[in-house]
Parts: sequence; structure tokens; C-alpha cells
Amino acid sequence: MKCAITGTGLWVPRYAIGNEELVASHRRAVAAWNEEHAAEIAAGRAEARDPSTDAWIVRASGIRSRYVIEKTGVLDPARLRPHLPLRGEQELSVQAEISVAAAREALERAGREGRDVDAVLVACSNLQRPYPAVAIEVQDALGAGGFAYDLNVACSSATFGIQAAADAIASGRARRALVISPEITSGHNNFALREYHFIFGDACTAVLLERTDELAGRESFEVLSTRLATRFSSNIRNDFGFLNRAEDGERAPEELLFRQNGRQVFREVCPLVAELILGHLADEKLSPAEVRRLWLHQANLGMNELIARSVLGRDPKPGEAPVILDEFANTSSAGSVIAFHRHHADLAPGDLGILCSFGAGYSIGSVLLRKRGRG
Ligand code: CO8
Repeated sequence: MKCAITGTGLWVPRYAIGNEELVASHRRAVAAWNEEHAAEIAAGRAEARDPSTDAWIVRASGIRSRYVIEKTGVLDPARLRPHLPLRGEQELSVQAEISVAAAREALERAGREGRDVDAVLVACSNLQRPYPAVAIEVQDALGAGGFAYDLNVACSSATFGIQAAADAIASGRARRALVISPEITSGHNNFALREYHFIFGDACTAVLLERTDELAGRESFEVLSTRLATRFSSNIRNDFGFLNRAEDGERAPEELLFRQNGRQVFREVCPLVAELILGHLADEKLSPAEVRRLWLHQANLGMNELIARSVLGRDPKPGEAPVILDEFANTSSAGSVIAFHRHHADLAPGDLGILCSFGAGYSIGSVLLRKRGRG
């Protein structure tokens, strides 16, 4: 059974932080750290930290601002992480709450209700607890039936989730599936170091997939096929996990947060992504010229320009590979879905587009979509 995306939803946090504000906080944090560690720096046992600049961030990444779930804690140089009041077991958890918000918008756009859904996948980079699955809490809050589970493939979680949902629909195990990506990156970003502090932002996306035979000519995007690829690399890594408390030996605190060799990631991942998309199109007997839109993962403007050029064989025309990272920064698995959510309405029935994610693992996911018109 074929399936199509019939609705998407986006939860955007209330708080925005522009580069200037973020850099000002980072400068104060660096000055305080260098003062506190002056003796070790003078003795050569520690390296002085360098301040960040807005101009460098824009030049290196294209990022100008980001949204965060809570702002005062992130900008407080003595804290550098959000304030999230502890919730009781009877309250909806934070990730479930933002998932429900995004899911409700996706359902409303599709003209469906929670009870119409029979599979809920929460697919994101960081989950606030190992169990019970956040997805099962979301399933309950939406009044959905069927089954629910969490999955994590870092930045590629949403595209891997879409493939899992499409497989569940194809096999008849589900009729309508939600893939939700509640990314609270500010909880796990290292705002103390200039090479990381600007990279991420928070957001939550939701994608509703339904069997095409039940759509009665409604506007949707049919999932023609998907391609997934993984290749192990430690260049993007986070060692936070349940075994930390059992480990003998000292870890640097930085190892328990996001870290990466950004330059190597840039160099190694771009060709892998272009190769996967081109192979995917070749398998479908399509030429890149037939693709109207590339909704790419949103980590770095230069990466997206390079990938779009490699796939299309020319510079992308305005709007062909929409950019949202200037406003949202890298929202991990939510990024390519935000690009789709914001930039699909103008396509005509029959138009083809590729939704593509890439990131830690390495992991890459490509979803080939064709717009279906009103019948
Ligand atoms: N201000 C001024 N200077 C800076 C700053 C700054 N903020 N940051 C770094 N510099 C300096 C460096 O220290 C370095 O100085 P020097 O030459 O003296 O050593 C110089 O600038 C150049 O540094 P880089 O070589 O690191 O700079 P790049 O040009 O490579 O740019 C980027 C760095 C922007 C990070 C770029 O490499 C990039 O975007 N690469 C792609 C990375 C990517 O896509 N990663 C994906 C990660 S996301 C993912 O997979 C899932 C993660 C899960 C979510 C986690 C939530 C927290």
C-alpha cells in the first residue's frame, strides 16, 4: 500500500536569540572562565578560551538566530542551559507537550483527529528519558490507537522515521502514522565553547502519513520511495548515557555534550549525501532536472549550497533548495521537515521533491515525494 504526507505541523519556541545576544553572553562566560582559570592558563595546564563573533558565525554557517525553549538560563553566563521546572509524573513531559502541539497542527491540516492515528513515532536526537517511550505518552495524549515507539538516528531521525512509518503502512500494520521530532537541542548543546555555542536551536515537527487509497483526491505528497544509508564515524559524538555512572575512569565534561570535528564532517558528508540522492534518482529512472525542490537538512548554508550544486549540476535557483537555518539554526532532525513545512504550497500536482537529512552516525535519509492534486 502506498502512502502520502497529508499534513505537517511545526512547534516554534516563544524565545528567539539573535547572534549578537548569544555572542554577548558567550563573551561574558569566556571572560569569567579565563579569570577563574588564570593560574592554570599561566602555568600552561589549561588553554585560554577565545570569544565568539557574530561576523564569523554568519560567514562560517549562515546562522543568524535560533529559537530556544527557555532563554534566561541559556544566556546566563553562569548557567548556559535552559531552566526547565521539574514536572511531576502526572504532568505531560516537556517533549510530549511540544510533540502534541506539532502533531495537532499536522492533524488539523490533514482534516484528521488524534483517534484516526494508529502509529506514533517520536524520532529525534535526544530523548528526555529512556522509558516509558515519549511516543507512548504522546499516543495517549492524542487519543491515538495502535502502537508507538521512540527512535533516534540523530539528525536523520525524521527521515528514518518516515521510512519506518511508510513500511508500517505498506505492510498493513498501520493506516495513519505520525512521525514527530521534538528537538530540545539547548538541553544538550555546549554553550561554553565558541565552536559549538551558535550551532543549534529548538523546534518540534510532525508529519502525518496516510494510505493513498483513503485520500479521495485530497492534496498530499506521495512517498514514491526512500533511501537510507549509514557509515560509522566518531566525528559527531555525544557520550552521555546510562552507563556513565558505572564507568571507571574520568571523562572530560565536554564528552557528555554534543561535540564534533565540524570541518571533517563538512568534507566527508557532502559527497556522501550527493551520491545517495543521485543514486536514489537513478534507481527511480529520474534525472535531477526533473526534481523541483530539495528540502535539505539545515546545518550549514555552505553545505546545502554544495550539495544542491552537486545534485543539480548547477547553482540552485532561488527557492529550489529553501533555507531556514538562518532563522532556526540547526534543529537536528526537525530541519528538513521545517523546510518542507514552510516551502511546499507553491508546487503543482506532479511536481517532485526530495526531503533529505544527514548527520551523526553518519546517517543519511532521502525521501522522494510527488505532489498529488485535488481530484
Ligand atoms: N567565532 C569566531 N571564531 C570561531 C568561532 C566563533 N564562534 N568558532 C570557531 N572559530 C574559529 C576556530 O577556533 C578556528 O580557529 P583557528 O583557525 O585559530 O583554530 C577557525 O574559526 C576555523 O574553525 P573551523 O575549522 O572549525 O571552522 P569551519 O569553517 O569548519 O566552520 C562549522 C565550523 C560551522 C561547524 C562547519 O564546519 C560546519 O558547519 N560543519 C558541518 C557540521 C555539521 O553539519 N554537523 C552536523 C551536526 S548535527 C547532528 O548530526 C546531530 C547532532 C544531534 C543534536 C545535538 C543537540 C545539541
